[in-house]
Amino acid sequence: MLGKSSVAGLALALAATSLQAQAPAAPTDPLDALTSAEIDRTVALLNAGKFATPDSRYPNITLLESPKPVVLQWKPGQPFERRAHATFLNGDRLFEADVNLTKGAVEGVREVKDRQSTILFEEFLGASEVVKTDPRWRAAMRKRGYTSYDQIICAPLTVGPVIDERYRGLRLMNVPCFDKAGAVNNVYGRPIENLLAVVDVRKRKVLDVIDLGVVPVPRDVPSHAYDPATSTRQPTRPVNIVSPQGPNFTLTGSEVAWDKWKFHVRVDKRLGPVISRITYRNGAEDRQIAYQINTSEMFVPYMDPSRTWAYRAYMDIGEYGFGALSSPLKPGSDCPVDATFLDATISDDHGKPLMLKNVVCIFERDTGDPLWRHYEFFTESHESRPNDDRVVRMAPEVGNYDYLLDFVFNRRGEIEVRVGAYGIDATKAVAARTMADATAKDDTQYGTLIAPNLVGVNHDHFMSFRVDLDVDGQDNRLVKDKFVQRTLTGNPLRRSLWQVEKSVVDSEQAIETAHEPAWYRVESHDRRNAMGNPTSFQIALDHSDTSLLAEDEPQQQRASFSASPLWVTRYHPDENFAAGVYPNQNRNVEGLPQFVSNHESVRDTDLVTWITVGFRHQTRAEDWPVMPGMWHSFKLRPFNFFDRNPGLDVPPVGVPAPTQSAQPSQTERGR
Ligand SMILES: [Cu+2]
Repeated sequence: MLGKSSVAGLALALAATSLQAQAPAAPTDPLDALTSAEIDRTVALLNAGKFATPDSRYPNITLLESPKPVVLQWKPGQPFERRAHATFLNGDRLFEADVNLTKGAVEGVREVKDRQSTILFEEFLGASEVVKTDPRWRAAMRKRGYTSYDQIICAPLTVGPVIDERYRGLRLMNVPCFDKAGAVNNVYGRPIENLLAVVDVRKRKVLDVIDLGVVPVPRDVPSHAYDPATSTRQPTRPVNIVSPQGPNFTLTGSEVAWDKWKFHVRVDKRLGPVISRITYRNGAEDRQIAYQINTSEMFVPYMDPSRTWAYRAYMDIGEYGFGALSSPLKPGSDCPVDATFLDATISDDHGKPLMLKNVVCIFERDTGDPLWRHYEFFTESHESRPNDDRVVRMAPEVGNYDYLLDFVFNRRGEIEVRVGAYGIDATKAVAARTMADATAKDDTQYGTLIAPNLVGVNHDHFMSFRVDLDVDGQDNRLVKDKFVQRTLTGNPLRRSLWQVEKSVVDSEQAIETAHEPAWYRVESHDRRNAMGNPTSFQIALDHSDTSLLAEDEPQQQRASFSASPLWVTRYHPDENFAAGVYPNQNRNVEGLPQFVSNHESVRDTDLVTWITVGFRHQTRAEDWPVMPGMWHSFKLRPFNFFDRNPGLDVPPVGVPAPTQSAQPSQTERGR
């Protein structure tokens, strides 16, 4: 959350890794990410058709998925068509193109007016550099005692909805700066507060410098490095998650098979991880559970109204891209030491392939909890089973913030989607060092003093996931199980109880979840379990805070999805982003409110649910100088999908795994 300041470091890292781009492997599945060769071919076809030139810039070149029915009918080994979707800038003009790579044809190009694409790395870097050359900014820095700027880092930020008419139609970033002198791992401890440059990133021009007055730069230099000299903790004996006999999963191309699960993984430059075609083996059948689960947008509004903070309400997926921001994962701490690490290929600003090393990890772990248990006093039977689950993890690094994104598959038949908030709070320099100081009350109106002279500004995180559940096929309905209190008369033993009142959500809408106890399920239209109940998956909204901003708040309008944690729409292949295709600088209500506006029927048809993991971040001292990870999630849980506990056949600890390459079933239990 905070700014995206450190994208500069990331961009440099990306520039370095781009040199490693490997020889492209051919795609083996219609849902595989574009290969290096396919990215090159997309650009070559656009140039050959004179739609683009070598000077064009590419916010994104990504897979244009084959139609869902085609993908569902496809069998491994069969041929398939490949298409790319490119977004590109010719000067200031923004274009989109669909390119058929199989036929070698550009199938459609259109200009996009009055919208801004995601930020390019060169725009970010350019904005960061140009600020320091501006005489107005230099004058403001002199007032703060600075005459040289080599220890100043400037961290361009997206600007939110453009309200100032002077800026209409320009590509903009707002640029605050920090004094990094002495900083090793945390460059956010010494903000140059109250100073902001507005930059036209296409022209690399500083349009405006806003100086609200000098706030002394905090003198303390934070660090979260380990210092054995001052640590009061003894190093501990190892506690490991290891698979000494090898992993229990197979990776075929980009398809993962583990336990009874199968799913396809790819990395998209904008969306980050995309998990597709999720099935669960039941008897002799791979039963469909979901066609696709992926992030669709995120919204992080800060709660400070001053001119240098009010715009801070980031939409990191549509403004920057979660795949583009993905950071390498470290074995042994970011992921277990023998996790499987995957690289990803995305496009860079120039439309060239860029390989990102180790940005996805896949691992199995013993959670330390039983999968199920029962100790029976009367017969002294004690049955319990180990709980192993399988995690697919990625870590987009958004300036000061690091998100961990987990897709967890377990032997209960559940899918858990987890969002870990890590990294460093967005910081505001203030005069107060403690709450005893005269200015403290004023300084902490919008946040908490997390260190002397530093306020962590309060904010929210709303991460919207597009969850295309297909429970035993595409014909599904969204069911509401409402828990209603019943009062009883004439029963001397009880006055009240609750009962379940089931209803079907008939049409596209935002689901109102706040005011009544209810659960929602996606139910098969025609399949029943052994007891005759429709098969379904329940949506457990574990962290579902919604936005407290006003409906007519400009920041809120473009992120209207955050008003409800659950939306339902009819499946449309072109409805992918909860806040629309181009949220950057957008002033309009787009995305989900538009998708549901015609209230199409979602009864017994292919429907999509949109689930927002929402959490308020009231900052605290423990966030500093680096946040302890905070996890938030939702779950998809089988509900009458099976005939009984799907983990009943999990062997107890001690039953040896089959030798060799036969499907192993047990992880070494490290604890
Ligand atoms: Cu936060």
